[in-house]
Amino acid sequence: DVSDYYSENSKSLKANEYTGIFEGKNVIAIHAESLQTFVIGMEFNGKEVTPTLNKLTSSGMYFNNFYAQVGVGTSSDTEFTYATSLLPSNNGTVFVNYYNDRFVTIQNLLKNKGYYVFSMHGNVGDFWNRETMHMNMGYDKFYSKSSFIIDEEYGLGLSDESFFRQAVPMIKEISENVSGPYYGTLITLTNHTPWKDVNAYDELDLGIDVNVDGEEVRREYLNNTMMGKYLKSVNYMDRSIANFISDMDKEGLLDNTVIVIYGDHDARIPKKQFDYMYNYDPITDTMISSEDENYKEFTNYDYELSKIVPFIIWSKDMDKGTTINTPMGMIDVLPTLGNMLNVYNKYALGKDIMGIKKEDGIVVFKDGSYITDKVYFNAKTNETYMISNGILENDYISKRSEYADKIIEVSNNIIVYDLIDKLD
Ligand code: GP9
Ligand code: MN
Repeated sequence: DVSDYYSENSKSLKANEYTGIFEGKNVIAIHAESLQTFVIGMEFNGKEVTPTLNKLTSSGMYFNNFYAQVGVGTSSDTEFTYATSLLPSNNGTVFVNYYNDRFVTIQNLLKNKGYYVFSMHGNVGDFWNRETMHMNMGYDKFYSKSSFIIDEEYGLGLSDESFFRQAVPMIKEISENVSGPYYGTLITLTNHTPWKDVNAYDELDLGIDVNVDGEEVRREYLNNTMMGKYLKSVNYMDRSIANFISDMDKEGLLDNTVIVIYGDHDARIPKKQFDYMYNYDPITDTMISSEDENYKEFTNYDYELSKIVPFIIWSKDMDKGTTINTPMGMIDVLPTLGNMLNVYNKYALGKDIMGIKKEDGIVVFKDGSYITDKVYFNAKTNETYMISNGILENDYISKRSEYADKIIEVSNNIIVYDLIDKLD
């Protein structure tokens, strides 16, 4: 059972060169709605889609093999997995169904160290039952839609630009009123599907001007596609983050603060949209055929693997970037970032990524599928897809499948039977 799991797997705390590097610093964690990694470094007509994130990923700590581990609770499951280092529940959504349980969270661990812990979001407070669950998680205050002036609305609520603009004086006030450091989660909103208001903030041309038989023609390419809307919206979020960082800096709020940014889950853009983006031929205004030597194959596995999201840890004083390519999931955040802040959760099922070898990284998904540096294992079809060349040991898959099933079961039991309270 669960208590046996913890006694058999009790991880002795191992310090490494990252232990405590951010101890006592403020943290602002930006929960970036539907931000996927494939946009990082992309350019159209000489313009970067994510100029700000490109800078942050190349100067800060960039985890480029990072996955969300969500169930039906999407955004809220990411908040939960990040905070607790447990996987989401198999029965219902933790935020909605198990908001009374006790969990050890990064929020209450930091609170115990004297941090003031808050969250901000431009949607109504009861969405995903956040109003209740954020208090349970240990936040001192949740600034939801009613705490902001609603002067611009896109999609589900307050626009990201306005949200971030208003957040800065609020953070300033917090910084002046608290005696210790603070930890804040800022949950973005505008990049939520289906990006229907995109024309109001679009600054990215995804069309192509091409010369066909001596004539200049205009191809709209991605401009009116779902993928295009997404890219334009991501570009907008990137601008909003740039403004936020610069406003924070003007107020002197970056000097002792670490910025964390994570994509909360993939944007659910259909595979066909990727095929089109990668294989469009502007000359013929059609898709390249799969027989063509320039055809870029995008398989079902490529599609699964493209659900990767960025995880960035950045502070103003960082200049030479570090890229960490160990496979990791949202449940590894608390052990990894926690080590840097010097907090520890003995119930964490994730790992401190700075303390393991690349081959020991594993991302377990809700359905028992997983990703390592060598394979993507699909638990539904029982298929193993090789990510890197080489031969697998005989028990490579069976061992990891067993591990995946185990941590899914342990998480689920903790959630459904409220076990932390009983184990502690
Ligand atoms: C809503 C936002 C979106 O407030 O966090 O939730 P999602 O649909 O991504 O789970
Ligand atoms: Mn979300």
